[in-house]
Amino acid sequence: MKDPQIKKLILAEKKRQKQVVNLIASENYVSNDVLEALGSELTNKYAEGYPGKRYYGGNEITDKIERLAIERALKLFKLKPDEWHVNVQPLSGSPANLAVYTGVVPPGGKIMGMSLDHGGHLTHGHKVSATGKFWSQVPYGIDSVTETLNYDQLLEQAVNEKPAILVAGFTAYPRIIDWAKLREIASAAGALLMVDMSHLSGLVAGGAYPSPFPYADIVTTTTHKTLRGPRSAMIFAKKDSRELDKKIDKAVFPGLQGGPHINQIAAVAVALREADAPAFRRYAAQIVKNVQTLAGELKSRGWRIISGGTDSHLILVDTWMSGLVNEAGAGGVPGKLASELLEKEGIIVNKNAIPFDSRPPADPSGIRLGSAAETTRGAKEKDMKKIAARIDVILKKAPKKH
Ligand code: DSN
Repeated sequence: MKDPQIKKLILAEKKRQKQVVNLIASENYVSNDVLEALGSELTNKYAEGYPGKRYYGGNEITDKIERLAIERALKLFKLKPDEWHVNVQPLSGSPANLAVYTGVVPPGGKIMGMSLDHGGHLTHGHKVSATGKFWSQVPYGIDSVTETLNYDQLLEQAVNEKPAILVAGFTAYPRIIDWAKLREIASAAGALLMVDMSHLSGLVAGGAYPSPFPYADIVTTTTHKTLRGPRSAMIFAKKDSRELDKKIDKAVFPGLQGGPHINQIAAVAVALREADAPAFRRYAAQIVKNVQTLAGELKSRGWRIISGGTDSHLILVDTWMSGLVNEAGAGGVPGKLASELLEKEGIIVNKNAIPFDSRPPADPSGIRLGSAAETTRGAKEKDMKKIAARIDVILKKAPKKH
């Protein structure tokens, strides 16, 4: 590279990524093959439209790339091409979710989504997101005692509100989601069931988390979290007389996007092939073992883990505990300070609201920790024990007056 400033910054970021312990639950480290596809000449090509139906010439090769990505996506999640359709063009998770609503929810219609502070995502209808401006959110939450989903409550709310779409799959919910129950709830309310499995897709692909496909009408996912691909997204839709697939395709292009990023789609295809292998299944299982070890170790040192543990790749730790410091010396550290103190010691996490948080979103009561990135770098349970011990020491040294 001839640009010295950008070259220096890329090298600095590469070094930073190598030096830190990365516990950001939504990040991962891609393979060199994924990087090669992303940085290839494919970025030069305009390919508006879909394979076989482009608005530009010279798309013989890009058609093959997009078709391969589609074929690999369906195969990875064990889907039959006559039953499921997949659109691999969304540029990332937020545009993917926006495309779904644009395609299948009438303007002003109700999106029933988990509130942000209980573990949902902005694009599940939150008022600051376009998805909460063009549609109206019916927010749902978790049970204050169990800190897990209360399916009976959800059923009652859904039947009363009759949303057009029920959105499940969350960014800070560590437990197994009962997809079958959500299907029943959506059907009882006459709603579509959309699962945003962005956080979970690598675990689903690797057999470490139940697949939502037998139950959902629509499944969206980013490709850069546990799935370990480039930053991108996919939308899966059931193929039937409702024509959800056609409506969503039209919403992606020409509704919201222009030319697809073919280099990104090629990189997704590479990642999908990598995930379709026994080594990836072992990786997915190790992610869960690692974060469960992290949870257990922190818990044994007095830190409160939301819902008591995890079945996935992430945990939420209540570092504040309403300002109390318990007998084990844990607590009294707001999430922002916790994240800053950990970063100073080379441990990267994100501050995160906990359910029923009494503190503001910019400085909430907890932190979110995930194991996918460190597991890619070879971390095992013994490494997670060391990381937990470091976190504990750093946070217990934090000033307790705020
Ligand atoms: N998906 C979010 C996260 O979990 O970090 C970012 O939008």
